[in-house]
Amino acid sequence: MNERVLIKDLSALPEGTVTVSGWVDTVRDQKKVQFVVLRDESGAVQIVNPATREIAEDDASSAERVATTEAISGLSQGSFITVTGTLKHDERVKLGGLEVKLATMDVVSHAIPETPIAADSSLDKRMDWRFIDLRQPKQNLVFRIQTTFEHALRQYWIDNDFIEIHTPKLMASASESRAELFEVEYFDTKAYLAQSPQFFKQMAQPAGFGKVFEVGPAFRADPSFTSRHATEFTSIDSEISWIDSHEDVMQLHEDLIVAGFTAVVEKHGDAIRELFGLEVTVPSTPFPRIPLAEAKRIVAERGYEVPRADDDMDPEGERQIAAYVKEEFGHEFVFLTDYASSIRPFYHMRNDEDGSLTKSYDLIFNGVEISTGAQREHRVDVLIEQAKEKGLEPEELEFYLDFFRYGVPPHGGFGMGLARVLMLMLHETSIREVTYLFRGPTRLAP
Ligand code: AMO
Repeated sequence: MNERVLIKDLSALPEGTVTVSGWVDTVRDQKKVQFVVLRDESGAVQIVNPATREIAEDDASSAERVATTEAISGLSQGSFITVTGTLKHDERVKLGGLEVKLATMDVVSHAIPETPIAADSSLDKRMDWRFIDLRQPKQNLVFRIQTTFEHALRQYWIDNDFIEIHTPKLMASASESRAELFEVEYFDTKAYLAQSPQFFKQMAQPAGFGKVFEVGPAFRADPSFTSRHATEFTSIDSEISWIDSHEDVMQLHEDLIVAGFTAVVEKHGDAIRELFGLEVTVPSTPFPRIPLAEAKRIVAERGYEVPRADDDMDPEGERQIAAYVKEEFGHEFVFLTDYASSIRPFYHMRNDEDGSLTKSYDLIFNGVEISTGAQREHRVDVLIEQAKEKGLEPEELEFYLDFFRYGVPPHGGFGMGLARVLMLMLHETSIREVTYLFRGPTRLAP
């Protein structure tokens, strides 16, 4: 490994020799002096080189300096170089109040002149050239935040005795809606890409695992082009036994969110302020909980009628209820509970008092759904009835129904879209901005 220093760390170093590596941003090639703005994934710095244009007979090192001067003149934007030089702190330098006076330069990798994307390129164009787009410190930060967030969740799960599982992504049946299913050829039969680890995280309960988690891919053949849908996304799932109701799942869920946000704020709060211009805050617990029917009433009182009386909350309704919760409780999160069984999957347990409702919830963050959770129906006869009601063939689900025929504790859990959390945390307008490589109906490459 070389002695490379990240550009963001230069300001804390004393004046002296440093080595920095990065991509050439701009070259200002003047007669007597050359300036290169060099960027790495953490920031940018100005490199200065006193230009030497002619070889002096009486100066042995001048040939090398002329070669360096010519090399700088020929640098194209995006080329990757390593510079060793003398760090100088100088308040007059606009870019970070410091510069590096070049001693040696190594052009590690030439870039084709004319970078294919610029700061004002469309999101689609930027996705075509995602590896260049990701060089920006802001983008780099997104994935550092993602790493910290996931790590904090994992730490919470480990500290609380959860078991990590990796469920198969090739399945013999649908677990969510049949409409959003990717079918793949599988030797002489058909397989489906997993829409969720739903069935197999539930399987861990009769298997005696008690508390499990998984962070992995989920696939949905969803043809929509919204800012919140992908055909492949990272799903954060957890499932726990011995619950009394979905309230226990919500408590786990909010504890996990707090753990993740605490770590992000501690580690990246300053950088987020600097690069995104916003303050991420750790939410207080308990998060507000509002039954869906009441949420619809509140939203209607604010002048917005959620269309389709019996249906889900629509995106505008989610925004409206989030605005209400922000005003009333100063909170960015809200659990909407007690969804109608007509719009929930067959495996959600129904309310004891009112069978038209389920023991389920959606978690809304800054006005967008980030998660669904529920207590599961574990009584096999009830489960079969509910499956039939939804038009499912119990025969197709035999392997799943068997989980409930040999002793299973009451259990529940949730699934949460990682990119949605990041998008809303960072006030981004699309999950494409916070997904390493987005997959959508018309995007399969890179
Ligand atoms: P649901 O279908 O609501 O529930 O999905 C859970 C969460 O996953 C995310 N999500 C998506 N993110 C990006 N693109 C998509 N197309 C997409 N679809 C879903 C959302 C959503 O809230 N098995 C249940 C969960 C459970 O009950 O444990 C399920 O999958 O953030």
